[in-house]
Amino acid sequence: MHRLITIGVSHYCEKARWALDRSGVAYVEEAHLPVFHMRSAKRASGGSMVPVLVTSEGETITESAAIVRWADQHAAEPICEGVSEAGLALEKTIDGRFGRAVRTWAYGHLLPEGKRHVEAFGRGAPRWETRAMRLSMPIAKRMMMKGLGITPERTKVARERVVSTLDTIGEHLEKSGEYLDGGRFSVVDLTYAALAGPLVNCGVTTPIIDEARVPAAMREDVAQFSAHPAGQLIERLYRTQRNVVPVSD
Ligand SMILES: N[C@@H](CCC(=O)N[C@@H](CS)C(=O)NCC(=O)O)C(=O)O
Repeated sequence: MHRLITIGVSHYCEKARWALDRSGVAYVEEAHLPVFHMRSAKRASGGSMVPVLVTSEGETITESAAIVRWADQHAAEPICEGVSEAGLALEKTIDGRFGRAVRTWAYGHLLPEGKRHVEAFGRGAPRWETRAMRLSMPIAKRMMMKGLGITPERTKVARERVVSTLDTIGEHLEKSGEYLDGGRFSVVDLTYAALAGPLVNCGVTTPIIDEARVPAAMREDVAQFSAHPAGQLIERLYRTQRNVVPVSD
């Protein structure tokens, strides 16, 4: 069986998970809490980043974009073929600066509240990790905030980057129509929706954070982003494409 090593709440991991789910390939997810993921990631790939896919043939694939392409080779309706140069450039921008900005924005709101969000961070992680994280939260929180460079200033800058990318996506959508490239669901849409999902609290089937627990300032942002045309695209893609497994004839 193929194994996908993840941090449950990570949007880069969600991107790989979405592509694998869509491909219909059977796999198991080994989700961890941040910090606890390191041992498994290192063992599988030698590095500390997730997602990591270890195929049943023993191949190790790092980088969510590469995992999406691996999954796509097994999908009945491939989404990576025939994407325009401009579409690929947009995918790259979303994958890089935008994805990192979304993470900084989300952690900037959630990490200061520490323990309150341990379950959400660890979606699918072993219970012992959740318990250990609860106990070690003051230290883990400091480690994560330092490691990810989360400060109020950086969270503010990340939010500005998020807003300007949403505006760009909104303008792009006015020209491209229903989808971001080529008039059909493609890797550009999947990459965008997965990496932007936290902005509108979109998870696989349920919100990422229990609605009642979303911090007030984050809630205001989520409401603003959800009303934006580019935010509405995220919700539409989750609703219409997230749990769809195309079947071949
Ligand atoms: N470019 C990478 C980015 C993945 C990434 O940033 N993963 C984060 C989780 S969101 C991670 O593993 N962070 C933990 C670490 O670096 O130790 C990809 O697309 O897979």
